[in-house]
Amino acid sequence: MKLILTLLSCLACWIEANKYTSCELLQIFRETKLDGYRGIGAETWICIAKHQSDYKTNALNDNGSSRDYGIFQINSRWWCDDKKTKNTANGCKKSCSSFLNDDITDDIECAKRVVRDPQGLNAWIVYPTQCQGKDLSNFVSGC
Ligand SMILES: [Ca+2]
Repeated sequence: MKLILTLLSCLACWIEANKYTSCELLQIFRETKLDGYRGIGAETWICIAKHQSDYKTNALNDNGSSRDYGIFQINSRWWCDDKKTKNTANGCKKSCSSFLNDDITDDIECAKRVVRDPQGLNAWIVYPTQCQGKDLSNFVSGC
């Protein structure tokens, strides 16, 4: 019984640890210089993370032919290798599983690579409808 409780509490802390707050992301985005990268402010990146993954680092969505991984929902067709997607371009030269853990510094480096492509922020399907041209100050107010 004690073992089960220990396992359950560990599972709970693991789930907890895999969800960031917007203020935690703001701090990390500042430290990693994602804030201001190519003129894109932290609130825009936080908006994208909110609508793509609800800030969950372990978010995983299967699209059939490919899968989206982590807080930025990085796609296995173009940016990472999950050994399941045919002909991945693997633009970030990473294993997709590395975009599911709590250390989001590599996710951030890959996001920088994604946004350097001509489509820019439109790589994220939520950007034009949820973030572009919107007042995003709520994402960082009170931090
Ligand atoms: Ca990671």
